[in-house]
Amino acid sequence: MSKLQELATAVENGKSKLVPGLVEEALAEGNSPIDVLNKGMIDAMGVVGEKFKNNEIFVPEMLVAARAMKKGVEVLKPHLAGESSTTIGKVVIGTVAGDLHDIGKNLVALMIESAGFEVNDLGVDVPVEKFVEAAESDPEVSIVAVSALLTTTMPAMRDTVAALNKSPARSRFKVMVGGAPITQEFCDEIGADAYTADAASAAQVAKSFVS
Ligand code: B1M
Repeated sequence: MSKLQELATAVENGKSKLVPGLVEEALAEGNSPIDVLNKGMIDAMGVVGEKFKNNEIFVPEMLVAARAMKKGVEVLKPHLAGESSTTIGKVVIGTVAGDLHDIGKNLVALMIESAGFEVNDLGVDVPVEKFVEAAESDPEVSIVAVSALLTTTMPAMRDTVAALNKSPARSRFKVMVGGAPITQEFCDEIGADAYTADAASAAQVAKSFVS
């Protein structure tokens, strides 16, 4: 079994103590940080999600897998993050109200930060008003990034973007959306400025907005 497969199995099984070491070993073997992230951890979470959908595992197992992935991301962080000394803009980010999923949002925050932005991470289950307040109260905010992982919280994303669109400060910032159930079509429908499918492209698009 390759190191990446070993890592994926450990993430799937929620082996938090094994995962950091396996990330180090996979990197030492010459795997790129992006491959370690995608093939060793994100794919594993896909398998976890499938098993949950098929009633083979339940919420506690999803939770331990998420914890294991977070441990792995901590080790991977310095390898994913670029060196950037100057700040190119400020980004407010959060997961919408009612939604507790934060791994994808944290990766987006990490990649955006490594692209040179200062990030104000509002966390998970963020009420509409908190997004609006964070965007309006800081005149340096140029992007508001909104994440949702559940089909049931897509309406909260719609409400968040609608409230941001009504803000008197709207011309100062762009609104980016993403998360597994989100599509370009939904982005257009709710009036956000950009949809991206993953963290790396979110960082690229964010950069394009300020350049
Ligand atoms: Co939940 N969950 N979960 N879960 N969970 C999913 C999302 C699900 C698809 C599993 C399934 O059924 N197959 C399903 C949603 C179904 C649906 O809505 N259609 C689901 C469900 C149903 C639930 C509960 C309702 C279960 C229950 O209680 N019965 C419950 C809801 C709780 C709540 O939020 N209110 C729940 C709870 C949980 C845990 C708390 C146990 C845990 C989350 C822990 C945590 O995040 N701290 C959890 C987990 C781990 C998952 C899965 C297995 C993995 C999610 C993940 O971290 N993926 C997930 C299945 C899956 O995703 N295949 C599942 C890895 C992560 C890197 O990917 O977050 O997609 P992702 O982020 C990607 C992109 O989406 C994108 O970039 C990232 C990668 O580069 N992206 C953006 C994300 N945000 C972006 C923003 C952007 C741009 C890109 O711009 C702003």
